[in-house]
Amino acid sequence: MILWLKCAMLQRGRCSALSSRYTVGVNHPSVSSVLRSAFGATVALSLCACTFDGSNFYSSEPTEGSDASPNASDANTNPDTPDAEAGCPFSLDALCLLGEPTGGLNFTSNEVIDTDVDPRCFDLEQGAGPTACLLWADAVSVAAGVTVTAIGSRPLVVASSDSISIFGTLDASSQRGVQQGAGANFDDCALASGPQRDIGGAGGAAGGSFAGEAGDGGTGDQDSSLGFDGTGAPGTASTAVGQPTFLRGGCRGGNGADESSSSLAGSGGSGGASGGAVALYAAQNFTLEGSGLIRVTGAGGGGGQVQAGGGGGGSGGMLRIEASVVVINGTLGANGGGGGEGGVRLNGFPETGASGTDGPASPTGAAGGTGLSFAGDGGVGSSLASLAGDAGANADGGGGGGGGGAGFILLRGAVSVNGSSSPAPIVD
Ligand SMILES: [Ca+2]
Ligand SMILES: [Ca+2]
Repeated sequence: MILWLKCAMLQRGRCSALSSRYTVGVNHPSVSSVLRSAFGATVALSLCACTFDGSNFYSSEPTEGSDASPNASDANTNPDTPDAEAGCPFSLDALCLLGEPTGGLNFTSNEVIDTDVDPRCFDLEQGAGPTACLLWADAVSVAAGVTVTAIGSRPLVVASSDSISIFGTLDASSQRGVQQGAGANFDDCALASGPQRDIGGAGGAAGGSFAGEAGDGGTGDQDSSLGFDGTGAPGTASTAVGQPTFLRGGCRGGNGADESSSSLAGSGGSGGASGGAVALYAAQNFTLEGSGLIRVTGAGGGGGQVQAGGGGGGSGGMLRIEASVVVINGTLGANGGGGGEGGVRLNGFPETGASGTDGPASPTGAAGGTGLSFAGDGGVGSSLASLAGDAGANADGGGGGGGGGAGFILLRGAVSVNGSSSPAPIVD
């Protein structure tokens, strides 16, 4: 705590300088009132929650542990340039501009955090990235058997001036028909191409790509049975992207193509939502106990109705953990969802394909939807063995949707992983 106070004091001068250059990050009416009630006039710094330069998010030099004293190498010759070395234990400068937290954050019963409306949220602006909900506290814990579910359009950042211990579950996954993880379905995602409508069997959609490339959809109407228009072309996936410079969700899977434009025709399966976006910062220790689980997995794609294509699986999301010491004894998951199965007409009867399975936190990829004859199975989602999702199957009826690609699991600090992580974590 002494370290923390020194950090805050050292940052005091810079906050005003930043305020003149960057927009003030705390602008949500309810958040402003929370800030005032939380810190009041005694800590003027608390009203100076500044935005930070996204390029600094993960690129700052390592922090200096207990050395909070300025020295020659810490000298910041340009007062307008953020300098994360000045005793701040986080690579995210904005966390050192908030003042002391008012207390701990201990989850002892199941709770849903909606990042759009939760009154505890500080607005954390991320430059080019989406504004996140920041929960700022002293010690943070999730008790064994307790699930904290994060939903809402904004990513979730939980930061502790002390340590974070998780015995239970932190869930920002998307699950078909159940929930959409916080910050899921990043706005700037795009598929390489959408699938083609076809009355004899439409194309399946590609899954969402993120750290791993998703599977393409499957081709429909391989037997060119109707419409004199050949096959239904599959949707194709975008390429995987490099490590993001800000916290964001993954990419949604595409929607399968419809049988035709007729209102009576089968509709393509809807794409699965991506996994959400969560970052966890602790000045001291971060510990995920053996019973603990953190997931930002993507949802499965929906099955196509009669002769329509399957939807693609959503990609995994993004999980960032940073602390002086990071110990992972439990389970981390950011896999994509499985693709949905295509639909078909069998003996004159319309048949809807099965949805793909939601992405698991385990190393095994999510299964694609399957079960019908002459319809394309959905592709398997990403797994520990493969960042990529599999393609949906081709069929005489509707093509299958592609499996979702993996998301990111990023760890920073003195890291030891004794538990399970799928995909494998990136330690930077
Ligand atoms: Ca056909
Ligand atoms: Ca056709």
